[in-house]
Amino acid sequence: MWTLTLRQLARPLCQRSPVRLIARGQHAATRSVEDERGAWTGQESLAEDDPEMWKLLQKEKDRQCRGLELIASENFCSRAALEAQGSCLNNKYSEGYPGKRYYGGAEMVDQIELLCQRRALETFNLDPAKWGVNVQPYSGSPANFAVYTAVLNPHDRIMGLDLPDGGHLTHGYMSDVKRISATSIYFESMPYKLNPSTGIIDYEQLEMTAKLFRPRLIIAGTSAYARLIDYARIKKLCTDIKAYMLADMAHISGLVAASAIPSPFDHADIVTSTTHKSLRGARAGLIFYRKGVRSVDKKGKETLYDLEDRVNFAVFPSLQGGPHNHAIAGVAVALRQAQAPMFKEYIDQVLKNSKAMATALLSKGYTLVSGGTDNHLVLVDLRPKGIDGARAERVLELVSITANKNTCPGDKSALTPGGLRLGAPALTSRQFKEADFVQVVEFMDEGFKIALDVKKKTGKLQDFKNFLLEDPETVGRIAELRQHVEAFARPFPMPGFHDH
Ligand code: DSN
Repeated sequence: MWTLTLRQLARPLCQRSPVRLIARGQHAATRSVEDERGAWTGQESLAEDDPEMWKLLQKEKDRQCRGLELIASENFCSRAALEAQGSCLNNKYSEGYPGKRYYGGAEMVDQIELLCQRRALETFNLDPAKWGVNVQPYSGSPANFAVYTAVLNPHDRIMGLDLPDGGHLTHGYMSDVKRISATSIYFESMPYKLNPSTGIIDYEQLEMTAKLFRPRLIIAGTSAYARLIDYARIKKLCTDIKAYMLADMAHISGLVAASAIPSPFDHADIVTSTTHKSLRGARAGLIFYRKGVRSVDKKGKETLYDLEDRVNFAVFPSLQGGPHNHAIAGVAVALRQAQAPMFKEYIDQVLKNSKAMATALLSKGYTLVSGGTDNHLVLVDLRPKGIDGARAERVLELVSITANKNTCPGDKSALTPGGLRLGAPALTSRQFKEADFVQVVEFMDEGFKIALDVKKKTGKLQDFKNFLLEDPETVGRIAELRQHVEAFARPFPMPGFHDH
């Protein structure tokens, strides 16, 4: 027996309430909703349609609310951006670019993509006569590979900061024995490094090596580096050796949007970014490319940039298929938010919180790579304390603090590296202030003490992990600390969710 009212029957099917379409007395989860013709409507909520998945999402939501999120690349994006991302735009294919699509029905997605492009340029104060942007990359790694595809030939040379020194996989990473990233498989990669005694990029070594190696592209970008990049110095080097300069600002794009740190746009030829880290948007990637005059020779002859067509062709059709229009819409929503004064306040607080976290760690005797921070993250070197990042990460995970192990200069193993990377963007989105970060460091310090005590009693990493779950005293210490952490974290507001 159906409970459709006459009024509902008069409305088109797509406007009818799904709840009213459910047969009385029938468990919603076990029966697909059908309309009066017996056709599938797809109108059930996730909870009704797939309770198994819904429960997992509820648990993940709860994990995010009761824990302390310190992964430097994560953030909590707004409900508005999540709504755009989980929208009807998921349904639309639109290979090509606005006004030049391979599919019909693209009128709205054309407008959405153009809006996203306009907002991307506005957010970073870019003159559309000098910069263009492609908003279709699925994320940061595809964006970087599209740039390589656009400006390099196979086996051309690239230089990026080495992964163990804080660079990203896609900056050409290869280990001593294997080419790991496709960016080292298809291109010849020479890393540059940190100065091990300062923890700062070794620009002199970069300059010396680049003049010998003669790369066609140098990447100025980091994934685990707490200091600012000297873009002007890298640009001078690129000009000297006639290389392209790519700035990968994925981690710091929110800081750049808020003009809180020097901008890579002042120097780079191409800038890539993800959109979900400090920028706090839906998950995707962006490629900004210069337009206009690239160089002028001694006789005054101008050479123009030809990046626009190259970049666009590399993204589609060379590498990607249909753009993720739902993600593009979610990014556009976040870019509008990033232009508001409130976003600048948010980023100022991220920087204050990051510094407060660094100061609190230093005051407890911890060692920081580079001695401090100028941005949203802190890299703790736990080796002087006798523990490593893998053990620390596991204990913190058990007490509802999420961070990630990270290599420090000189590390031999990526599985048990000496460092832990800690970021401030996510908790700052939950309204954490400096004093709250001092408390977060207190909790971490307790966790590190547990890690050290257990390390003394155990052998290999798996032994250590088993002991954490099996030794009654340790289990008790972990449970107590987790209780304190969760009681502290839960009351803070959570963007994006309206029902936590
Ligand atoms: N996974 C990101 C990070 O943590 O830095 C980069 O891709």
